[in-house]
Amino acid sequence: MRANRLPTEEIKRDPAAFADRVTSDGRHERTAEAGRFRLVINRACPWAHRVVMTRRLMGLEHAVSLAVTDPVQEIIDGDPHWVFTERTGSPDDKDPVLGIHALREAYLARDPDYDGGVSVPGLVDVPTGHLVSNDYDRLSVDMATEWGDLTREGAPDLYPEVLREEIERISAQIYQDLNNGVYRSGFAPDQKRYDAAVRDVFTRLDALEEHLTGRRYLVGEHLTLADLRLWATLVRFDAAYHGHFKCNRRKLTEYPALWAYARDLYQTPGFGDTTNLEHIRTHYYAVHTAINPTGIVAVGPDPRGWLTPHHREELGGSPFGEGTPPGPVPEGERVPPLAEQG
Ligand SMILES: N[C@@H](CCC(=O)N[C@@H](CS)C(=O)NCC(=O)O)C(=O)O
Repeated sequence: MRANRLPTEEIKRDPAAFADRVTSDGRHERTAEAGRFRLVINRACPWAHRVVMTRRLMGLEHAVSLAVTDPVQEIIDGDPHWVFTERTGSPDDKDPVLGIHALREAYLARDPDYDGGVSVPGLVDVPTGHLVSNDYDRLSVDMATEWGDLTREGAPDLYPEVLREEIERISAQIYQDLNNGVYRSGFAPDQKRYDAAVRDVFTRLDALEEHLTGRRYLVGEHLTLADLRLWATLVRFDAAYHGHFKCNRRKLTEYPALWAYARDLYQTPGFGDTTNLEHIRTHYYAVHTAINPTGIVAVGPDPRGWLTPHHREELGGSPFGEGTPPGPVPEGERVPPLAEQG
C-alpha cells in the first residue's frame, strides 16, 4: 500500500518480506539472545503496537531494545518512509543503536536488491543491522511462546494451548472485519467497496459488543493474544478510524460493553502505558494525503475518558491468570501523560 497515492483498488496486504523466526532453542533461523535484537516500531501502527504490548507483558524489554520512529513518515524516492528523528529520541535524526535514519536501510542491509514495501514493526539484528522479520503476527506469537527464560517471572500465558483454536477462530474474524476492515473502509476506491467494508466493521463490532457483555475477555478468563489484536484497533477507533477512515456509524464510546472493555485494558499495565494517542492522530491524518489532502490533523476526541471507571472486574476473570502484571515501563520508553496526548 502506498499511503500517499489515490487508491484504485481494494487495499492489498503482501506477505511479510522477511520472516526469520527467533526462538530460544534456535530451531528456526535465529536464536533468542538478550541484547541481540532491536524492535523498530511506530506508536501509531496497530500491527506494531501488538508486538510492543506482547514484549512488555512478557517482560522482554530488557532483552529486546525498542526504537520508535517519527509519527510522520518522510517522503524518500516518492514513497513515505519510517525515519528516526529527534522528536522521538534519535539524536542527529539517526537511531543511536543502529546508526540509520530510515528503517529501509535495515531492509537494504539484509538484501541490497530489495525494492518492496517497508513496514513496521521490524525486528533488526543489532550486530549486522539486518532486518530479521517484519512479520508482526509471528513476532507476537513467538515472543509470547518461544523466548523461554528471557521472559519475566510471572509472565502470563497469552496463547494457552487449550485455547489456541478458539483464539485463532476469533482472531481471523477480527483481522478480516476490524484490523483490516477499517483500512478497507478508509482506503476504499469506490462507494460500493466502502459500503461493504464499513458494514463488516460495524457488524463485527455489534457481535463483539454482545460477546463481551457478559464476559471480561474475548477467550477464557484472562488476557490472550486475541485481546491484544482487538484492542489495538479499538484504541485507535475514535481517534483515527471514526473520522479519517469514515467508520462513523457509531463511536467506540457508544458501545457500552466494548467501551468499558477497552477502558479496562487501557488501565491494565501493558496497554495504555504503550499508547500515544497524539502519535496515532498525527500519523493517520498527516501521512495519508491521498485521503486527507490537506494533512490537517483532527483535534479530538478528548482522551481523558480512557481513565474513567469501567467496573469490568465485576465480571470476574483476572488479566494475567496465574501470572502477575509487568513492572514499570522502562525509563526512555514512557509515553507522555494522557492529558498531554490530546
Ligand atoms: N506489513 C504488514 C502490516 C504492518 C503494516 O501495515 N504497517 C504499516 C503501518 S500501520 C506500515 O508500515 N506501512 C507502510 C507504510 O505506511 O508506508 C501488512 O501489510 O500486512
